[in-house]
Amino acid sequence: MTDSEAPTRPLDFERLDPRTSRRRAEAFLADLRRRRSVREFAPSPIPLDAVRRCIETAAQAPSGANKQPWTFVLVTDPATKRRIREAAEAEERAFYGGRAGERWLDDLAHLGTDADKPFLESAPALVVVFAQLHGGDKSARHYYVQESVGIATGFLIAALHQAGFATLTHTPSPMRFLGEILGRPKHERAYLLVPVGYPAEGCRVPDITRKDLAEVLIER
Ligand code: IYR
Repeated sequence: MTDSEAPTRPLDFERLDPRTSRRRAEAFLADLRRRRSVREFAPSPIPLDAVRRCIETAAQAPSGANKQPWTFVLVTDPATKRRIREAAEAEERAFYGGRAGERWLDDLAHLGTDADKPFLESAPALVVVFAQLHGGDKSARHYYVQESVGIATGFLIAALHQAGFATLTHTPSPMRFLGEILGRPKHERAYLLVPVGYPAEGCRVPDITRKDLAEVLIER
């Protein structure tokens, strides 16, 4: 199909005045500044309908050729969470036991992480993000899969945060066990595991900061 044949519709866009833009940019920054990775979750249930809406928000991300190459698996079943925890901890024991290498472990030391992953059971929900390498039959190609799924995952984490949930971006490595436990087809690769819940009473997080704007922004 050429451009001239591609159907279009009017853009739904509200032009804001600069003051409103500034105010909204500030407010969004202030909200996302408060987002932190949480590793201690309260056992309390969370409204799963809201979590599903956040997943729907993630699925609004742009993607290569609009192929939307993502699948989100929402895990709440305790037995499945336990299996995921056991498999993840087996990988993490190998990781922390030497596979990571000294340099990587040194870089992680200030976060206080280790091979124990109780949050995989205590968090009321786990969202497992899968990247679809192609459309199932190999003739259906997907494009910029890593970029597309990364953007969707960013939307997901921001949406969950602003809906009032704590999350963790967890990357057990390798993650192949997630596809096996969750029965996903071979062309789907686990991309990220996102525990979701409320922070445990008295939850503490590493005392870390983000780089200043001047360190991350170059203007020409
Ligand atoms: N996946 C491991 C190790 C880990 C790696 C990085 I890079 C982190 O920023 C944090 C942890 C774990 O989850 O413990």
